[in-house]
Amino acid sequence: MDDNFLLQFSEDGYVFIERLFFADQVAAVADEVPRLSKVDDRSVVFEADSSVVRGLHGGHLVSEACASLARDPKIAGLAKQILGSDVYIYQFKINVKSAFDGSVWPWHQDFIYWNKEDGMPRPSAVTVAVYLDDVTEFNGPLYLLAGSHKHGMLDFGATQEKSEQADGAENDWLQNVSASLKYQVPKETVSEIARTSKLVSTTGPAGSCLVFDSNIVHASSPNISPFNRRIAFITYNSVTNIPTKTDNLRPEFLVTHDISQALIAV
Ligand code: 6CS
Ligand code: FE
Repeated sequence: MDDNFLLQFSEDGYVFIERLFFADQVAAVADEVPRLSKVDDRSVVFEADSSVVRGLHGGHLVSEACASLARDPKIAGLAKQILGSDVYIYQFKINVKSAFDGSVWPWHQDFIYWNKEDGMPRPSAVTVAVYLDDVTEFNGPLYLLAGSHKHGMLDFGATQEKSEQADGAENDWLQNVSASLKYQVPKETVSEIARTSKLVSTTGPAGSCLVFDSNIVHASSPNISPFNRRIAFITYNSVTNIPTKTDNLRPEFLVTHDISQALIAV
């Protein structure tokens, strides 16, 4: 990423890179979705009251194609450059946003989840979204409020909505990845920010990448189109920003706790 990109990232809180990957590279990951969806453990998160898959977590631990994507220097190198340090894979998930049934991601920031749920000290983490499908105006693109990362972490406490699937402490993390998100940015705050921040819809062809700041305010609408909107989200954390929480840790497929296996050597 050249200085212009870094400047744009710092100013807007995101950069979009069209077709960074060839179609066959992302197809290898997309082809893993059916197999990963059948894994019979909690890493597969479903849409509320449905058997439709919402998210697949920890693909980098069980799929060579996913691990290879997460370790690709084209994106891991970007993360190192942005964070200014060595990095490790903090999270890998594929949000499927299924055709007709993919549900909403309410307005939120990402860092507050890592800070409150994992004890991440600073927002020195960055997420790279790799488009596995064409992302269009019809199938639920991410909406970003450009520049909203400059507000820092916006903490309005936890919403009272209970995730449909959270059936006990061990599943409490489900409300961090369901349609009833635990930490949301309230409508009035989104409206206030939108008065001075440009609302951006991040459409682009498969193979494109959206790199975004941990504090940018973002959301995505339900997908009622006949087209899936599968996106792989890889979050890289700086090795200088290790989370401090030591008890009630979220599952390893959701958050890396053993960083020795997730370090990026690019
Ligand atoms: O809880 C988490 O770690 C995830 N939840 C959201 C809403 N975004 C950040 C992260 O992927
Ligand atoms: Fe998010």
